[in-house]
This record gives sequence, structure tokens and C-alpha cells, in this order.
Amino acid sequence: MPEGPIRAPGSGSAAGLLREIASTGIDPVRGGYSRPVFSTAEQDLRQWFAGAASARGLEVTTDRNGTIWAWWNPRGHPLEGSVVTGSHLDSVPGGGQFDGPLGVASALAAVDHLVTRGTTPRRALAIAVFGEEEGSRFGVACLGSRLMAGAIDPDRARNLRDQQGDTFADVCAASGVDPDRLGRDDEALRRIGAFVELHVEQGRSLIDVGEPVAVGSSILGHGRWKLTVSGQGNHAGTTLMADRRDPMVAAARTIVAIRDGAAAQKGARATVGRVAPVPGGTNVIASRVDLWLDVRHPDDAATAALVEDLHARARVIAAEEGCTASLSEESYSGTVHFSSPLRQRLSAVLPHAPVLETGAGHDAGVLAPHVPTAMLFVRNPTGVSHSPEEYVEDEDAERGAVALADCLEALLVSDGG
Ligand code: HGY
Ligand code: MN
Ligand code: MN
Repeated sequence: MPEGPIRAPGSGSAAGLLREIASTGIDPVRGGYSRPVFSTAEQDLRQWFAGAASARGLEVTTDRNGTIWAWWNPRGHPLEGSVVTGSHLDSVPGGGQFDGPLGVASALAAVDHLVTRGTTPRRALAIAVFGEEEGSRFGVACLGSRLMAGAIDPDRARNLRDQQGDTFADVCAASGVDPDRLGRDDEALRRIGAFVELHVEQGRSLIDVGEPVAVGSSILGHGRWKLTVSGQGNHAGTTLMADRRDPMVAAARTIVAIRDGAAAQKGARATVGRVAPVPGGTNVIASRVDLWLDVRHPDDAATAALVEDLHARARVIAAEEGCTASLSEESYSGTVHFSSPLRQRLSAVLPHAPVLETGAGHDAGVLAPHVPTAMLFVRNPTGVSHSPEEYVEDEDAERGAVALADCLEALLVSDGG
């Protein structure tokens, strides 16, 4: 896409819209933003979105899985087979400003462009905002889109607990979502004729090729496992070193072994980003350590084999430390290749946009097996994400919104599906 003159970002621009929420959910301890699903911060963002959509004349509803839908349907078309865009508003702890909200703000800005252009849509357009994409509160990534797609058992979802012990069912009920109605929503799926999600790039590819926007090709398979290492809790002062069965030591050795195991497997990524000792006292030898493992690889069978290898390493290390180790899967999403016809249509609209794979999961990946799905990525000059350093220049945010508007317009006015 030629990097020609771009409309100065005004208040209605994607960058301007993001500035409206720049103070919502700031995390004073971690830095960045902490906006867990259905927290006060995320609820404030939901209200912001509903207000911005309503101000544009979009009809806003929230479905039985807590997904918000904002409809632009000036010609009153039937909703089945509509064009849908959108993303998420929840964040990881201490996350960046753009992961999720850029896609939502760009969708609003794209509607502004379509209206300014006088586009006459042959089908309806919706902006969807999915909840718990990060899985940061209840542990399962893309929980909202998984529920809609029937990719998680509703009873399992209802019983998921956050770190305060609150169940997803109780939090839904407190947030106006009836937990008894959670589950696959075929009517919502039928309304999606094509889903296009715009997202900040969470790597460096667009910097390296010098383009502001890319079309997505695939999402790396990725999963999350909980590893529990159990030992003997005891007193830090009265327990001699030779008498200890310290799960923290076993966990520390295991984390290094996980790094080594993944580094030895071409294309693999494995991360332990969260460790929780129990009871967690400074003068207490832990009785148990919970740690969470994120493993990713293009080949699902390779991921499974690597996880099995890492589990075996953990068991050996635990035994050497007089402890035990057990692993349980929390969520898994296999590698996804986006719809070729839809991807080719977007590439025809954006001939200068490179086609990129991503190592990050997205709601688009959950929907891909059910409806034609595609993604656009916008340049992130730091190449860093899930961190306060994540960034998008105002001009690139505008280029992304224009690219999204161009793609949506092509899908809205064509006589094809
Ligand atoms: O974890 C991921 O890949 C995404 O950011 N949820
Ligand atoms: Mn993310
Ligand atoms: Mn995201």
C-alpha cells in the first residue's frame, strides 16, 4: 500500500478514538493496561464502545455469550450472511494500548469512512467485540468466541474460576449475562458471511518489509497447560537443606528445562509467564508451586510431542527433588489457515500488503473453522506486544482503518457472498 498522504488523524480517527480510552485500566504497578474481562475497566470500555457505536447510528446489542454487536444496516438487509469486523477490549496484565482495542477503534473509523464515501452496502455490517480473548481472568483464551462457536462446553466455562475464586457464571450474572444461556449460538454464526479482524502486529515483520498493513495467512497452533509441582511445606529456619523437598527448586529447574526443550525444537515457543507458590510466604518452604505453560508450534503433532517431553522432564526433575509433578491442559487451539478465497479478495484490495503468519492467537482463529475469516495487521514499530511498549503510529493506525474500510467496502458492495 503506497505510504502516500494520509488524512490527519482527527477525533473520529482510530488513533483519536483510542485516545478517548487511554486512561481506562492503567495498571500503576505493572505499567501498561490491565483490563480483565468484566472488570470495571473492561466494562467501562464496553460502555465507551456502545456510546461510540450508537453515536454513529449503529444498533448495539449484547448476545447471550456477552459479545457486543454493533450493526450498520442503513438498507435494512436481513442479517444472515453479513460482513463482520471487530476484535476484543480485554487485555493481558500490564498489556499494551493496542492489542484488541486497535481493531475495535479501526472498525468504528472504517464505518466513518464508508459513510463519508457514501457506500451503499448490499448486506449489513456488524462490529463484534468478543470477551475474554486473552483468557487472563478465567484461563481459557478466546472464551467468548469459543462459547459462540461451541468450542468449549458451557458447563466447563461456567465453572472456570478467576484468581479470587469467582466463577465465570457468577461474574457473568453480575455483568448482566445469563450464565444459563451460555453456549453455541448458531443464529449468531449464520449472521457472519465473512469476518475480518484488524489487529496490531505483535512482531517485527512489517517493520522489516517497510509496509504499514499486512493480510494474515495463518495462526500458529497454541495451548496452555497448568503444571503443579508438589513437595513438603516447612519452616525456612528449622528445616536443614538436606531435609527439604522444595517444589520451588524443582519448579525453577523445570522452567529452565522447558526453555531448553523448546529451544531444541525448530519453530517451537514455550513460555512460563506465571508462577504461583503456595502458600507464598517469605519464611516458608512452599508446599506446592503452580506454573502455567504456553507452548506453540506450526505443527499440532509437534506441539503435543513437545508438551509430553516437557512433562516427562518435569516429572524427572521433581523426583530428583523429592517432589511430584502433574500437568493438565487448560486450552488448545490448533494451527489455523485463513480462508484462501477471502484472503485473496483482501490481497486484491490491498496489493501492496504482504501476507503474514502470526504467532499470536485471535478470535478470528476460533471462528475460522466456522465462517470465512481473514485478518489485517498494522505495523508496530517496537515489534513488542503484551507489554506497555506495544505501539502504533497515528498515521499507521489511519492507514489500517482506511485499509479495513477498503476491504469491508469490497465485501459489502459485491454481489457475491
Ligand atoms: O496469547 C495470544 O496469542 C493472544 O494475544 N491472545
Ligand atoms: Mn493478546
Ligand atoms: Mn489480541
